[in-house]
Amino acid sequence: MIIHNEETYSRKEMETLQLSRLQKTVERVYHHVPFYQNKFKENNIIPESIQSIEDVRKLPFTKKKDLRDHYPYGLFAVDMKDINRIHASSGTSGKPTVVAYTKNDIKNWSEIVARAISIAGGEPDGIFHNAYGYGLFTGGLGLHYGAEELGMATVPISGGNTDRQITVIEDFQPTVIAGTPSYVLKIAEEMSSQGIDPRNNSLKYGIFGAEPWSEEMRKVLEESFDIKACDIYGLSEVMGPGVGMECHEAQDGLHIAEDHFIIEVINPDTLEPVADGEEGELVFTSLTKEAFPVIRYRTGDIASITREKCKCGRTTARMSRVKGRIDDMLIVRGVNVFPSEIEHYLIQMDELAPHYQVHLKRKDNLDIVELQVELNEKIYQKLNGNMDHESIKGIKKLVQHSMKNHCLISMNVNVMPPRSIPRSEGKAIRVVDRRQETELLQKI
Ligand code: DLL
Repeated sequence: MIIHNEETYSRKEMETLQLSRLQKTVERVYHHVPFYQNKFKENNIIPESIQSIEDVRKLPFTKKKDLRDHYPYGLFAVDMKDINRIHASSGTSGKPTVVAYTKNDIKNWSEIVARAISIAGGEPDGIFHNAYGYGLFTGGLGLHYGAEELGMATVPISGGNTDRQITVIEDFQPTVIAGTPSYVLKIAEEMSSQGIDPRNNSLKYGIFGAEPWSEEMRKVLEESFDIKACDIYGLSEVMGPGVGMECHEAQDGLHIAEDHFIIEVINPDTLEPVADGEEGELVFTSLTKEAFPVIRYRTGDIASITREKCKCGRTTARMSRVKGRIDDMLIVRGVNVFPSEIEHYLIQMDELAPHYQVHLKRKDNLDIVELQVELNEKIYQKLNGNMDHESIKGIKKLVQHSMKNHCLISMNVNVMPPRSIPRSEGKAIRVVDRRQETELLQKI
C-alpha cells in the first residue's frame, strides 16, 4: 500500500498548505477572470482578504448557471495557447459546461487519479480495464491518465460493446475494472447469460462512480465479480474523477484530495455550513488548477463529511456516498425521495433483479409515480415466463408496501420480465420525468 505524504498530514499541516494554495488561486482568478473579479468586487473582496482558511467562506459561491452564462470559454484563467485539453459535461438541459486544463493541470489530475486508483487497491503491476466512456466526458481519459501514471497496463476499452468487454476481461486478465456501476452490472449480467461465471476471472478491484449507487448495489457487484468495489467521485467542473475516492481497506467514505480541493458542506437553502456528519450540498474550491479554477462551486450533490482519521491511516476528510443531486430528488406530494433510497430497498428484494426506473407523470394536478422493476431471471424461469401468474401480484404488493413504508410514497408498481428496463453504457437513467409533457397533453 502506497500512502502519499499529504494523505496523512495533520489538520494544521493540511490547512497551512491549503491556505497558501487558496491565496494563489484567489489571486489568479481575480486578475485573470473578469467574472470572478466583478463578483469579488461586489462582495468587497481583494486577494489580500484571504488570511485564514476560514476566509474561504467570505468568497461568493459559483453555480452551474455562471458556467453556462460564460459558455464556452469565458471562465478560463489562461490564454488559449496554454490550454492543453478541453472537456465538457453532457448538459441535459441547454448548453454543456466546458472546462479546460493546462499541461500542469493534466499532470496534477493524473497524479490525483493515480493516487485514487491506489487508494482503491490498484497496483502498478496490475492491468486496468477502463470501461468509462472516452470523449468529452471526463471519466474515460481521467481514469486512463491516472492508471498510466500509476504504471498500470491500461486497456482503453471505453463503454459499450459488451461482448467485446467480456472477451477482453477473459483474455487480458485485468486486475481492476472501472466503469459506472450500472454498466459494469450489465457486463456481469451478460456474462451470466452467456454461461460465463463473472466470479471466475482475474479481477480483484472495482472502481465505480459517476452516478449514485447504494451500499446494496456494492454487495451485488462484489458478489457478482468476487471483487472489492470502491466508490469514486468527481465532477467535470471541479476536475473530473478523483476528487474523492473510497479506500479498499475501510470502504467507509471517500477520501477527498484535500491538497487540491477545499470541501464544504452547506445547507442549500440557507447557504450556511452544516456540522460534520450532517447532510448538505457539497461545495468545492480548487487549489491548484490553472486553466479553470473554481471558487466555492455548488455541486448540487448531497452528502456529509467526517474529518476523523480513517482505519487505513489516512487523515484526509471523507465524504459519504452521494445520495443524489438536488435536481434528481423526487418531490411527490410533499415527500422528498432520492432514487438511491428507492434502490436501497429494491435491491434487498430477492424476487427482483437490481434494475429499476421511476416514471413520473402528471394527472389532474397530481404527480403519479410508476416504479418499473424487473423480475429476477430464476423466478421468471420458474414461472415459465408467465407474467400473469398470481405470484407477480404478490411481488407487486410487496414492492408497493416497501416503498410506502420506507420512502413514504404510494407508487404504481410495474413488475416487468427480465431485461425490459433499458441498460445504459454510461450513466444510468433512473428517472424519466414526463410530468410537464403529460400535463400539457391533458390540457389539449
Ligand atoms: O461523472 C466524473 C466522474 C467520472 C466521476 C468517472 C467518477 C467516475 P460529470 O459527468 O461532470 O463528471 O458528472 C458529475 O456525477 O455532480 C454527481 O452528481 C455525479 N457523480 C459523480 N460521481 C459520483 C458518485 C463525472 N461516486 C456528477 N456517486 C456529480 C454519486 C456521482 N454521484
